[in-house]
Amino acid sequence: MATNKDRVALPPVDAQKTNLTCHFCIVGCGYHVYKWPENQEGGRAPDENALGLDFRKQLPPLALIMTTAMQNTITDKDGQRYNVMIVPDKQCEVNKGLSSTRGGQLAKVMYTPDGVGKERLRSPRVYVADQWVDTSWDDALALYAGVTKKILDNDGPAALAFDCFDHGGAGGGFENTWGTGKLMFTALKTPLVRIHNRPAYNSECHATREMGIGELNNSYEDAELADVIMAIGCNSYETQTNYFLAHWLPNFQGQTVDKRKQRFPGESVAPAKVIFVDPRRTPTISIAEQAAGKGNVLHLDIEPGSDIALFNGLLTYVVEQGWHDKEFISAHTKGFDQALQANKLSLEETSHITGVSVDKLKLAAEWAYKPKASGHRPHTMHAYEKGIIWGNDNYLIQSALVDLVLATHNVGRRGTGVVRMGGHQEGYTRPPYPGDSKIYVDQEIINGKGMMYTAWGANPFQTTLNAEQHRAVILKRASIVREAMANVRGGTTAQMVDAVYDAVKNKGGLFLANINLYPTKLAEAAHVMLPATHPGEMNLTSMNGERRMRLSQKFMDPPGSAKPDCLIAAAIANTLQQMYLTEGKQEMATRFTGFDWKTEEDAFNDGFRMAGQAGAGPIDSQGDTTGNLVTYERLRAMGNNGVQLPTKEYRDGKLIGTEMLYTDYKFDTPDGKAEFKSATWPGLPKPVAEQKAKYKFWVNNGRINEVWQTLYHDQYNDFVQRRVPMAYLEINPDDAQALAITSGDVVEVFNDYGSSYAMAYLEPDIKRNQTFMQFGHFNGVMGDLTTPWTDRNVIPYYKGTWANIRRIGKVEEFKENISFKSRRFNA
Ligand SMILES: Nc1nc2c(c(=O)[nH]1)N[C@H]1C(S)=C(S)[C@@H](COP(=O)(O)OP(=O)(O)OC[C@H]3O[C@@H](n4cnc5c(=O)[nH]c(N)nc54)[C@H](O)[C@@H]3O)O[C@H]1N2
Ligand SMILES: Nc1nc2c(c(=O)[nH]1)N[C@H]1C(S)=C(S)[C@@H](COP(=O)(O)OP(=O)(O)OC[C@H]3O[C@@H](n4cnc5c(=O)[nH]c(N)nc54)[C@H](O)[C@@H]3O)O[C@H]1N2
Ligand SMILES: [Mo]
Repeated sequence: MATNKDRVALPPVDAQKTNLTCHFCIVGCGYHVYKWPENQEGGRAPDENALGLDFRKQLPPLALIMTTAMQNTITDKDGQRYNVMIVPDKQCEVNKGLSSTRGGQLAKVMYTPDGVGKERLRSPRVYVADQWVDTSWDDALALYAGVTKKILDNDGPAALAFDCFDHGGAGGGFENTWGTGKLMFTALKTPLVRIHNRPAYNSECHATREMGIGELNNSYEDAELADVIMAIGCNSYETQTNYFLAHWLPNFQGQTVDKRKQRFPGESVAPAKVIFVDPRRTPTISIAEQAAGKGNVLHLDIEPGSDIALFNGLLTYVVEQGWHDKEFISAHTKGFDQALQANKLSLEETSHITGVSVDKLKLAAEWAYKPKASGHRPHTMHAYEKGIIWGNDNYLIQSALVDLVLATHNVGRRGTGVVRMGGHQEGYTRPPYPGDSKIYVDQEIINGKGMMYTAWGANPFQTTLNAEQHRAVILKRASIVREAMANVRGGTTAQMVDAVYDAVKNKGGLFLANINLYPTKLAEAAHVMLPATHPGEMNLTSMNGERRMRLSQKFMDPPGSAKPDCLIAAAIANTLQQMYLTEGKQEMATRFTGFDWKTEEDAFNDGFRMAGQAGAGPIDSQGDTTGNLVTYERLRAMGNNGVQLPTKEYRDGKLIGTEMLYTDYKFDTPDGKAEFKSATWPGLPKPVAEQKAKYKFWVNNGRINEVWQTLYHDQYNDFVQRRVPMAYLEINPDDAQALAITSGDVVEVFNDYGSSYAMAYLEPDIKRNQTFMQFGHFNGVMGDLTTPWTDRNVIPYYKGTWANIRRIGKVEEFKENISFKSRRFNA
């Protein structure tokens, strides 16, 4: 019998083969899933296995990436056991056969009773007296919908808070954003909604959109075509791994020179140069140096939060040199002169604010914007992510950056683009948000507002800003409800609903529901939990960072009675509809119609295809008014290469998409002209500056390669758990010495907003008085230290806080078992 412990069983020729887009990061690598009965096995000859490879002899290098983590043995509802193998697709344009350390474990994280998924929610649960108990969907929905209805009837929708995903990939997808959106916005009509990663219902990209430029405007191929890539606040080797490895590195190494010569006849072409804008020397920088040669890599190691000054200084200098594109500016943009005036900053001032020398600033400007030897304007691609999205004033940074990009015409030409590198995949389609201003939901909850809170595919306990206070208030308010519920012994659901309502209405309580794959830290506060499915257990569509939409096919049953999120939303709506019909409230019942979906495909057809067409306001993805061309069947036929939205047409059995936006210079403004925006350097926000004045260390924070987000799978994955049992904190060895800290010590990190523990990790590449802490860990929540400050659109500055550090002690196990080798791959 096949075992997946010490060897990998090969799929037989007739194994079922389906497509799966990796559901972790934005890049969305293509994978094939093979599934076959456990007691069968393919042979080693090429015609005896589904991979078609000859395993009788040594395979050529990289013929196939295959590890034991790519295989698992699962059980379907019919009780049959199957082997599954999930391997990267070599024909996929996105990853070209590569797999990341996260995607390489897609098989391992699929549900088995004793594997990574062993703690998955398998049925709804309610908190009774002092314990979690399993219950039926009918029972859990009666409670959830009962409380919802009572609040809705007596207090209106604005007391119903949600924290919900809005993206693609796991905990997302067009089906599920539509299902949840239709429930929250059309049926319940609540404005008290925040998005899973920020405290209000808003965009990560207000400025660039207002300027007429959607944030995903090029293709991954443009990174292969660029002369220069400016990478701003993104650590792409660790966070968008295969985009970096399959599309950036080949250009650094000169492998795309011929292709570029063909595309751009007459232009001088050399291997691409790269400019990093990041206060920290990242692993990505050291890898880029090795691939491109140090002479082709420039690191602008700015002072934290000084990006606006940097872009303003570059803009001022570029215009002084006459390197801006005057024709483009006058034909296709507006507001240039005004912005130039407002953003004006000399190189000396810029150097003073950013800490980067004038020489380095000049060199960056020459690389990125000075006409090439052939006289042509360089193709400079500007890529950015959380270093500026969660930076010092999201709105102004994006304004300053896009001003520089527009002035130098680095949009709408192949090899350019000003683009998010991205977080999750995208999958936005929702009815319009019913509020007219942005509500800072976390503060509302902290201030005792809201009566019911549904965390839907989100975990604010580990990820929000000012997290300690937020958690403390929720735990307290939730405990009031728990106590009230415990006192209803032997009562009916109606009596339970009354008790909950009394606690939230009269005693300051908060009723909390957690709709998730796992219990998570939220189980400490919640009252009801509903089990959801993730890709592989349902059909799901998403688009990646180049707007490439794919269908991830269901290949196995979910655990227990877990349901796709869209069908959970439907079940909630249908329960409420029934309750209103029973009461004869026809008008209210009507609000909850339109959820008669049997499958996730029904939700897709209702949302992406129909509503998408009507232009349902996209928040995090560009709208596709030709959504109706896309069907599951057509997407299935397009395989792992899918179609790049917007879809232009369906011809000869193929969906035809769009590689680059704005090649016609018709920008997304009413008159089609891109709009410059003033962005005067503002300094640090007050609460942040105060922490900086009081505390010694900048607590920079973010992601690391082998961990996905809040470790919802990873905390049960021995491979990850062994490496990062606690959030680690990189610190300069000299700073560490002064505090008597060595690698593996546990330290306290604290400031005016909170305190957290972390595991010290000495790293010479980290500057003095700076640190880098892993975000989102359940064991050491970095967000406890973040200030509540947000920009005008309620976007947080997660990356900006200061704290002091003190040594607590050592954990023997960390010292003995964890490697503290530098993660920088320095040559
Ligand atoms: N300090 C600091 N804080 C930050 C950031 C930072 O850089 N620094 N970054 C911010 C960013 S960009 C992000 S994205 C957030 C992350 O914050 P979250 O989005 O809250 O974190 P995730 O771990 O992605 O949460 C996903 C949750 O959904 C569950 N889940 C997964 N798949 C499914 C599904 O299909 N259905 C359902 N119902 N549940 C599912 C998981 O178990 C998990 O609990 O953190 C933000 N907070
Ligand atoms: N391995 C892995 N990959 C992931 C994820 C994951 O959890 N694990 N999560 C995904 C998600 S949801 C997201 S949003 C993306 C995030 O992807 P990234 O944005 O690439 O990752 P981060 O680590 O959040 O932050 C990026 C960089 O911002 C820098 N930074 C901090 N302050 C400043 C500043 O003031 N200015 C500038 N210019 N830079 C600054 C930090 O030093 C850090 O190197 O990653 C995605 N990919
Ligand atoms: Mo994110």
